Parts: sequence; C-alpha cells; structure tokens
Amino acid sequence: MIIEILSAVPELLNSPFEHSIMKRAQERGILTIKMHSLRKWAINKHGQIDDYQYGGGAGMVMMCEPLANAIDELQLEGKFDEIIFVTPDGKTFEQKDANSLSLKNRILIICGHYKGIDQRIRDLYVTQEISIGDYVLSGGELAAAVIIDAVGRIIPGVLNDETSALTDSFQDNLLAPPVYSRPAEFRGIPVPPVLLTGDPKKVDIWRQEQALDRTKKRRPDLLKD
Ligand code: 6GU
Repeated sequence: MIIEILSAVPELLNSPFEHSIMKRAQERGILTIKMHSLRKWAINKHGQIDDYQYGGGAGMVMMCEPLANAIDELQLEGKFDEIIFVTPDGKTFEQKDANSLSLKNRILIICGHYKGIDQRIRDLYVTQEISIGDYVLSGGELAAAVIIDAVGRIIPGVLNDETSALTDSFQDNLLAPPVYSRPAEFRGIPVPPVLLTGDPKKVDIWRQEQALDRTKKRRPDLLKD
C-alpha cells in the first residue's frame, strides 16, 4: 500500500513512522509512505500557499492552485483510490474506516492548516473527509499520523501474529481484556489464577467475559447493536 501525504509542515511527520510496527511495515515493502511539501507548489517565490478568505474574517485559507497543481502532478503516476482531507468537520474515524482503508492500493491524505482549505478543492478532489474526534488540533498532520498508524498496522503481513489485529479493542465492538506478564504477584496483586492454568479454553472464556465486562462498564454504547 502507498500512502502519500500533502502538508505545509511535513517536518511534523518526520518521526512517527520510523519506529516499531510502521518501520517494519515499510522495511518489508508492505507500506510506502511518501511525504510531499505543499511549498513545492507555492504560487510565488515567497512560498505562498495561503491567502485571506473572501467575505473577511480571521484566519488564512489554503489556496486552490498549490493544492490542485500538487494533486494533478501526483496523479500523473496514476489515480489515487481515495483523496482524504483530514478536518474536524469530517466523519469521525472508527476502526471500520481503518479496516476499509487498509484494503486500498494508493491513497493521498491532505493536511490542512489555518482556517482550512478552499472549499473548491474539497468539491473537486476530496473523496473522504475524516476527523479523529471532537476536538480541534492546530493542523491535520497529527490526525494523519493517527490514521496512518491505525491503517498501516492492519495491512495483511504487517503484524507478526496475524490474529493479533483481530483481538484488538473495537475489532468486534468490544474493548480488549486486561493483560498480565511476569511476575505472578506484584505488590500483593496476583495474576488472575485462570491465566496460569495452561488451559486455553478456560483462558479464552475468561478473556471474553472480561472484555464484555469492561465494555459494559466503560463503553456501553458499543453494545447497543
Ligand atoms: Cl483531522 N484536523 C484538525 N485540525 N483537528 C482535528 C481533526 C483533524 N480531527 C479532530 N480534530
């Protein structure tokens, strides 16, 4: 899968994909992440990519030309399967959205800053608008990093143990059960004895009960359907 990112501040994304699972996915050639600086398509030698908004009001708007020229040039190599604009007024990102994006071949994520991007780019190019939650970030880059991490880790072949993505919180609308490692007792708190029985069936039943219990207590909304 190829994920390309168009950003006015690409430096913000220097490190998030260079460690751990995202690093391994790229080393294995399963995931390619390409950063593009929008400045490359600035309208003048001052590097301008934003301008005042029509109608007045505070905050600059990212202009049409740099974005359109960038997207057009990147699509000379072939069309993107999705062109995603990350924005607080987009659809809230959920696990099922990560699942379906992980099946695409090549996507572009546009990160906005300032007051956003000219609406005509959204009308003409953008195929999905995604928010990562009901709060406002100063730019789309960290939201893009969240989406790429969530998508990248479930591309087939990325995780070592293929089943481990299936037992994540949310994959079955349940939160994950608690986990324990050594020692068997820590500050007077023992590991639940069932985990030490070596009986995989009992362990499985216990984990399902715990997952359901946790979900009822913390996120009853997930159990509605
Ligand atoms: Cl995608 N962008 C920004 N700037 N803020 C957000 C967001 C995105 N999702 C939640 N807040």
